[in-house]
Amino acid sequence: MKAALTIAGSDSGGGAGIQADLKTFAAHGVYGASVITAVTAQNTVSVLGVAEIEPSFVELQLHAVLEDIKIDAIKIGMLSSTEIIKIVAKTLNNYSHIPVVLDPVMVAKSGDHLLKLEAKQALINYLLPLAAVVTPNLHEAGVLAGFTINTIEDMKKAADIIKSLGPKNVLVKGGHLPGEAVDLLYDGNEFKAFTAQRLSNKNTHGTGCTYSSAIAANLAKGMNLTQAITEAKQYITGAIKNAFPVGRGIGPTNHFYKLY
Ligand code: PXL
Repeated sequence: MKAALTIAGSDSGGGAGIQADLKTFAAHGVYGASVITAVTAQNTVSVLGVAEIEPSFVELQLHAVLEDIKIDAIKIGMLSSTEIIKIVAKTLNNYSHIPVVLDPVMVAKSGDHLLKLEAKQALINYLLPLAAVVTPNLHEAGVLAGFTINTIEDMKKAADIIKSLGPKNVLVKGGHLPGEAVDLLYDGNEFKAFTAQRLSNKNTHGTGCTYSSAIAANLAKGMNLTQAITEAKQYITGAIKNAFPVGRGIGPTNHFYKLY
């Protein structure tokens, strides 16, 4: 069995973060390991608090996993601080053969910050260059590119700017634009569009985590990036479509909709 590692935050509500990532790996038949960067006290309504893990303990978790288990792909989610970003980048520089899917998590659906504002520059300087693919939503792409995105043309312009910051590929997710949900992949040469119907389901907590983890799981299984994204997009669309109510707020997607 192939194995994937998630480096991310814990969502006590179980719909996003580490919990979503491990469920997604499992749903893909990929063994999941985890390095926790922060623990959130969170439910479907809001984030009540965030406790960061000591950077040296993040490093110890990374060491524990990577020196023992053969990891085929890495997904990175919530990193919280500059110090944690630096430690993760330093360690992953020694494992540059493993493809990294970087989800540049900044704020939760509830609007709470999951990356300190001052850590944005560290994310750009240290982690973007390590990514096989970075998967910003419109807000994150706007922050990374430095302007507000309103159209498909804006998405392309942002992808071009973000590509120049060092990742091998950029996947700008257009789910928050009106019309069909179109994501654009840019490799520095050409754009590829991945399109799905717009869904009206409100239960979308953890969508970004789940999508990027599905891409990582598919890369772990040996798919090329285009195939990995194509299948991950189908998976996340199905997981949103088949979501069931959990909690009083924005519920999670259904990670196991193909199994039961
Ligand atoms: O979807 C972004 C995200 C990432 N990581 C954690 C989260 C969330 C959103 O709520 O809670 C831990």
